[in-house]
Amino acid sequence: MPESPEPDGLDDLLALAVDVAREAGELARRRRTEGVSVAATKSTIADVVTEADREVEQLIRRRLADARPQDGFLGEESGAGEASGERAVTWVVDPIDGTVNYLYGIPHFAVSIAAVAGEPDARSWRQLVGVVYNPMTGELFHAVRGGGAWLGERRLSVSTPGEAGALVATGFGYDPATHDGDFARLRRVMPFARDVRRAGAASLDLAFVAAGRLDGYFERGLHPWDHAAGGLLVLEAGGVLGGMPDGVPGREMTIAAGAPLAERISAAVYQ
Ligand code: LIP
Repeated sequence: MPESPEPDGLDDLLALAVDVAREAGELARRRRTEGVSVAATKSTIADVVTEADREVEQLIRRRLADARPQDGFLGEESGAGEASGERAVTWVVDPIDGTVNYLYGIPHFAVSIAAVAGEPDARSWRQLVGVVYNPMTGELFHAVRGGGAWLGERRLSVSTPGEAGALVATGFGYDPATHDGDFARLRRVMPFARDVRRAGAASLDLAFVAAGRLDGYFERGLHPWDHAAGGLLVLEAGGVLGGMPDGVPGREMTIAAGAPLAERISAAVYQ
């Protein structure tokens, strides 16, 4: 597939993503203080969507469409819309990543917004800009393709595990039938880990790998909106992304770390 031409200025795309993420994060934070209600369950009874997830995604989708009507959209709660036009991008959005944390009042969730060139599919997309914003801490992680990964003014770079082993994060999907496999994979990673973290939001796990707060992360069962923005942060912070199928982040596996650790995690989880 011919590479689509570089869309409009990446800095303009980033400015729009940051602006919309802040507004969306503010709405999510406000709804949190007003009280959160479950609107429905999805794949399993544990996989909930709140009224706020839907409202925040509607705000994001409307703001992006007003600013760039030709662009495509792929959102966790409202699905996909095609891009039209040569210089269009597709926005890949998780309005509240870490919904269960959000429901329980754990201040560890984020608005995740990425712009990609091409189809919103990790096997072929080109990640252009990524923003991961936790409105409870005020931390806004951002990256532009070729422009590095940042937390505010601080440029980020992935870490190298120390002698004690790697600090790794992981997660468990909403389907209990998959948990035995998840624990078996974790058991094979623990021999080279100093400890494990399960914080509950893939986008922030990836941002923390980019920031060197975690040495590595792996999880089965992610959707494109869980890793589109966070994945670019890791790449722009000098890390690598891996996974399945086809060696890229996908439903079967997502891996993020500095190259040597990513290789060790891949070897352990694919046995
Ligand atoms: C969540 C991910 C998390 C994973 C959860 C869920 P959501 O996304 O961020 O890493 O373990 O199962 O997929 O549903 O909060 O947007």
